[in-house]
Amino acid sequence: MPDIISGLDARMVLDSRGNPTVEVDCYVDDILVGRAMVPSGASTGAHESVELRDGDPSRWLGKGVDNAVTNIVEPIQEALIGMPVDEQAAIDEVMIELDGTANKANLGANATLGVSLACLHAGAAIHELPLWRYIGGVAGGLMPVPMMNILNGGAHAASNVDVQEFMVMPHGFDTFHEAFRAGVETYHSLKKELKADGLLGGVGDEGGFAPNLPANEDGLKYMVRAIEGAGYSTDEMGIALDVAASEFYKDDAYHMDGKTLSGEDLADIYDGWLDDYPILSIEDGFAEDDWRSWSHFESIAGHRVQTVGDDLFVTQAERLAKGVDCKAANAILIKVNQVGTVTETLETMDLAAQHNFKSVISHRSGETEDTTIADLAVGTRAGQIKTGAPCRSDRVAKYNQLLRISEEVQDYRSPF
Ligand code: 2PG
Ligand code: MG
Repeated sequence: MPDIISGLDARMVLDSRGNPTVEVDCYVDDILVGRAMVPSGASTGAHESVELRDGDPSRWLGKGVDNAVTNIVEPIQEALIGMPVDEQAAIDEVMIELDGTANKANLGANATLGVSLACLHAGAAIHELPLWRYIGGVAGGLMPVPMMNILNGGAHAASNVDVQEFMVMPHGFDTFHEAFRAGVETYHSLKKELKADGLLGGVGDEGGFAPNLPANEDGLKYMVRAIEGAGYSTDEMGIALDVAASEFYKDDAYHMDGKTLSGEDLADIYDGWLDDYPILSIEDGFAEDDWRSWSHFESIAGHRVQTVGDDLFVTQAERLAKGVDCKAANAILIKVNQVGTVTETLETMDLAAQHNFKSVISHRSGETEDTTIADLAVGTRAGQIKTGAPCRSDRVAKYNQLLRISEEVQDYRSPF
């Protein structure tokens, strides 16, 4: 007899910014076997699946999730009771059909994702497997190279810095543990450098420091100072950027450092930065519908830098297929809540692999103590994860889970 879903429960919990989000419990034989929490973005892409909010301004500033919770405990539960809990694709398909829209507008992607992830955890528990192993099967796991966001700007900080994320990527190390230690030491080194210049204030939403800087390029200079100050070389520790350019794209132009720039101007700036700094990866260098600028930059620089589509692809196969056709990028950011089910996430990653696009598993700026993405990164052998600074428990929880997994999974290699 397969282990069948006997019930679902759901509730509102808080995310790391103090906003409501959804937690789901999955029961088999009336025993709680799987639980998951849903993350939430700030610089969200216009093409993401719908995050269902109640919109009542008198409660939780409109951000309540009562309707999403009701959708889980009423229609979704009704549809899933009696299904084998380890039939992930069938479970997700039932929810996709029940929703009936292209973007989860009826049920809410926060509702479907919470259920999808809770069932994933339940399936692993029923088979008595670690989550990464349940996801990866006999292929085993691969430890990812971390992208650690140690300097926050854009929509994640109250500073004047336009670029949203300056990350270190410790790619030249033999083990995950060594790489991770180097990244953490560089975080502390950045703190020292900023303090020396009187620029140390609070941290941003993802735990990185959030100083005001004269220009965006100064963020790059601080990254190099931090890497070298920690005793590492820029051959073993590179920089990854998430520019999140949709956030400063208005009236067909980019507005950065107080200048108004065309897509080509911005591409030239990045190209210059690639000459001068050890940049390995640029995410969302251009706006989410500016396909032309994406393709232009890919044609001039794609051979020497990873170009990652986040708001551009929103983890959705259809948009990725378009990006493959017009050679818009060479990698995709994978965020489970942008699409709303585990199965669709894996399908998008498959499509990426078929076209030699790299996948980077990612957190959201609004996170919880849920660590599913750590196991997802290892189990899918994605090779890269971005999950913030080694600061604030919502971020550190993922790194701590990776440390636990690394006791069992030694396979580790740089994608560069
Ligand atoms: C991003 C993410 C995560 P948000 O843009 O990549 O770092 O931010 O969750 O706010 O979209
Ligand atoms: Mg992004």
